[in-house]
Amino acid sequence: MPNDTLSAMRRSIIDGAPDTASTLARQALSEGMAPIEAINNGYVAGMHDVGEQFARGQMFLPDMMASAEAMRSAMAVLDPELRKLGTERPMAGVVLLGTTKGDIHEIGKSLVAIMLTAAGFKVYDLGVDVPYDKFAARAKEVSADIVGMSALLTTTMQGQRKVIESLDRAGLRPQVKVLVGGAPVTRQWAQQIGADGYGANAVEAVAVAKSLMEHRAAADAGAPS
Ligand code: B12
Repeated sequence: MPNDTLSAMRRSIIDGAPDTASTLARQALSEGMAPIEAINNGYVAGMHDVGEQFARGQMFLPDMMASAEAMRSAMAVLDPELRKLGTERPMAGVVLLGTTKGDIHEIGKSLVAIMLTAAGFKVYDLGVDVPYDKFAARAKEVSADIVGMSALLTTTMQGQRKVIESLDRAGLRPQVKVLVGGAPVTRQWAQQIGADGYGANAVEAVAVAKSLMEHRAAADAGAPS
C-alpha cells in the first residue's frame, strides 16, 4: 500500500534513520512510485514534522541533523531518477541558485536544483551561506537568466533583498529574473522585495521558472530592435 510506504518514509525522517530511508526509496521505485511523490508526500512531510517538533522543544539540533542525514540518504537514491526525466530536453534557461549568507540549509535548495535540471534548465548551484555580491558576480559570468535564492531562517530572508540590491547595482536587473523560496518566504515577501517570482516548493519553482522564461521571450519578441 503506497500510504503505508509514505508513512514509513515520513517516520524514517523523524527517526533520523538513513538506512531505512534509502531502503524505502529503492523499494518504492521498484514498485513504480514516482520519485516526486515519495519526496513530497513521504520524506518532506517528515521534515515538516521534525520542524514542528523542534519548534515545540520536543526535538533538538542533533535530532534535526540526523533527520537531514536521512533525507540526504533518500535523495541519493531518488536524485538520479529525477534527473533522468529531463535528460533529453533542450535547455530551458540558465539558473543560478544558492542559499543566502548566514544560512546553511541546503536540502530544499538542492531539491529545487534537481527539479530544475530535470526540467531542462542548466543550473549553477552556488551552495549555502553565499555572500550577497557573489550572486551578481557569478550571474554575469554564466549569463544567468534567473537567480534563485533559498532562505530558511527569518534572519537570512533579509539577504534576498540585499542580493536584489546587489544585482541592481551591477546593472543586471533588466535581464536577470529573481526567484525566491524557502520555508519562511511568502509570495507577499517576494513582492515586497521586488522579486519576479516565488515558489512554495520544487514543483512550483519549475513552473514559475518556466513562466519567467516565457515572459522574457515574449518581451524580447515585442521589444523594438
Ligand atoms: C533540517 C533542518 C536543519 C538542518 C539543515 C541540514 C541541511 N544540510 O540542510 C540543520 C540541523 C543544520 C539546521 C540548523 C539550524 N536550523 Co534548521 N531546520 C531544518 C528543518 C527541520 C527542515 C528543513 C528542510 O530541509 N526541509 C525540507 C526541504 C525539502 O524543504 P524546504 O527547505 O522548505 O524547501 C522547499 C521549499 O521551501 C522550496 N524552496 C526552498 N528553497 C527554494 C528556493 C527557490 C528559488 C524556490 C523557488 C523554492 C525554494 O522548495 C523546497 C522543496 O520543496 C527546518 C524545519 C522546516 N519546517 O523547514 C528547520 C528550521 C528551518 N531550522 C531552524 C533553526 C532555528 C535552525 C538553527 C538556527 C538551529 C540552531 N539553534 O542552531 C540552525 C541554523 C543554521 C544556519 N546558520 O543555517 C528553524 C528556523 C526558524 C526561523 N523562522 O528562522 C526551523 C524552521 C525549525 C523550527 N521550526 O524552529 N536545520
